[in-house]
Amino acid sequence: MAISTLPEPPVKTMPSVAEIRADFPILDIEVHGHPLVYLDNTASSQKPIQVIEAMNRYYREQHANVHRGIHYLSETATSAYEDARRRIARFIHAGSTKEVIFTRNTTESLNLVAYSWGRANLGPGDEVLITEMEHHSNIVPWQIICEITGATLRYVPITDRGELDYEALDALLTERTKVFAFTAMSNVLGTINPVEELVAKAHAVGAIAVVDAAQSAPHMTTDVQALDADFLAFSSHKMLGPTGIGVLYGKRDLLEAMPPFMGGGDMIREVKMSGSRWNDLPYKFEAGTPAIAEAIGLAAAVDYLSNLGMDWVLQHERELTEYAWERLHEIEGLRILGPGPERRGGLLAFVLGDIHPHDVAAILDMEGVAVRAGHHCAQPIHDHFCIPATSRASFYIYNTREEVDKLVNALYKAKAVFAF
Ligand code: C6P
Repeated sequence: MAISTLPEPPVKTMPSVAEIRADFPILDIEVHGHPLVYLDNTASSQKPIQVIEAMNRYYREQHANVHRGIHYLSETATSAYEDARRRIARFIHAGSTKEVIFTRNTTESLNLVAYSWGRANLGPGDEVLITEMEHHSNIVPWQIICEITGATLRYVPITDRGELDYEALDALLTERTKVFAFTAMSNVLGTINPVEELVAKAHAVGAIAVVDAAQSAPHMTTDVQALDADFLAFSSHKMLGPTGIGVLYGKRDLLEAMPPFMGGGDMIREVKMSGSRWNDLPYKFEAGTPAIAEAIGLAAAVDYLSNLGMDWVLQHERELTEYAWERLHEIEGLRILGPGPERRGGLLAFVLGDIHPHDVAAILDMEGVAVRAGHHCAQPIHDHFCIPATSRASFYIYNTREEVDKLVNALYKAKAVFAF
């Protein structure tokens, strides 16, 4: 079935945040005697009952291996798996399901591009351009591939406001640049980058554009055709779906021309002792038994988000972020990294005086407030600001202003413990 002929997900009237919260069983738990305040959504979101039940139903009624059997259950599992691919293709507005490859996560998606496209297309004299605000998974694969191919890795610096230095970017993008890989939204600074503009800049010098959408796909509309991205990567677990599955979108002509990333079952058309021929897209890039239940869970997650509407998701988080920005600034000695709320997504990484971020997170945890502390797999950003770590609060569809107030109260407790 073509993507356009899929029935639209059932439309429901807009639920309140209280109704949304009722869909998430884990939000009812208590932590150290306090109701859970889950503010670690940038690391991984919680899951609604609709996702849990879709996966449960699959294991109870539909499980067999996909693309391999001609028996009833294998055909049922295959059709559920491929239906999931169609729903995810529609969510990101891909032109074809052939352009939607299931991987394990954003990290694997980016490695796939670096290894498969990079090994075939990069060599000495070529340049790969990334930015100082990347997550390690959009740095390390390029470091490795540049080492293997002899290409040179360059970085667009960030400003002290936590935004890309556009003057430097224009100077760094040259006809030597073969790839420009960048994040759509920083997981530390919160900065939302102008993806469409950056893709156009890459194309203007003949480079391909690789978009790390790990932090944008869960929180705002993703339209790969409007963005004109060559590759775009994201993870299910940050957008209400299960762990163990992610997506790589790639333009069909680029994917067709690329060699496989991994070899094994399902990715081949024919194997002889003398050599092998590859399967069609997207299977050429899906070696071995895939994460079937997880694909079905991710499809349920994108249906859930589509029912809310991604504009609503973004707006809800923006309101919470504006409120949190104001409330956190009331705390003397607290410094937030990155731009103002109008230019960022729903996360705030901060330092509180000279209290170590791990101590801050531990005290917040005793109050039931879950935040992440550390370098968040983005050490170059922390190096830029000459700090080893930050604490980070991050929001999603189920968070409330009252939870922001609890965060602020817990931060005052941390200050009191350290007496400053
Ligand atoms: N950031 C965080 O706490 P994986 O682990 O493959 O699902 O996602 C990797 C990744 C890639 N890019 C960005 C911008 C990311 O934020 C992440 C994951 C989490 O910030 C876990 S380190």
